Amino acid sequence: MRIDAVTIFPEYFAPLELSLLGKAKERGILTIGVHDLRSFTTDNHHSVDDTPYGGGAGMVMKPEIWGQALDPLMTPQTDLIILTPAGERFNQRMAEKFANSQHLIFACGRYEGIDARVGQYYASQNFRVHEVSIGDFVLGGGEVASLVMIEAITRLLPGVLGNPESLVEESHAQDGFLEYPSYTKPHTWRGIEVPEILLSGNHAAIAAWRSAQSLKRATERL
Ligand code: 6GU
Repeated sequence: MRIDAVTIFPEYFAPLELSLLGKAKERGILTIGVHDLRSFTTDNHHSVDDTPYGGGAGMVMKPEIWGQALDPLMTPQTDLIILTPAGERFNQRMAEKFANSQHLIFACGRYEGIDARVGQYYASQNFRVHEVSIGDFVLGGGEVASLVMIEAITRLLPGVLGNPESLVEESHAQDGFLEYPSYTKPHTWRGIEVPEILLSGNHAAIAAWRSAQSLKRATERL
């Protein structure tokens, strides 16, 4: 898989060198390009934003600069992901779909977002364009949201996780299944014992107990 991120803060993407993702890059499973949006500006002030038509607070990112940055990256294999709090909510199902893509581009908006014509233009050219949000809260920009998505997506790629068994469990699991409480040694810690059923060796009973615990937690959170 190839991933490109376009941003005015390339330094935000430094963590992609760490841990599992750094290893995936070394193994050639993943290629990542981080592009500084400001390097595509042509004016003396290197400005990437301007005031909104129709008035209002904040600034909007200029479409020409995004066009210059994105044109050379777009291919028929590309899924262009535009990060915006107004986008479709990211979830595990979306992560699984994007994990099957050959090429993801993360367009990280700042200020009040990217001129709406950017997504509209690439969609009109028959590219796959997705406006995505990671939740019902507002971040300063799409960089951290991109990192969240990149971690969720790339850990699904074959060869990225040390133990692919953990993915098999997850794909059997429906939403909430993973929410049961987990325990490891020692058997007693600060006077608190591990639930006895987990020591029983009865796998059917353990699975039933875990489902009940998941359901209990899910219900408590509604
Ligand atoms: Cl993708 N961007 C911004 N700026 N805020 C967000 C978000 C994205 N997802 C949730 N909040």
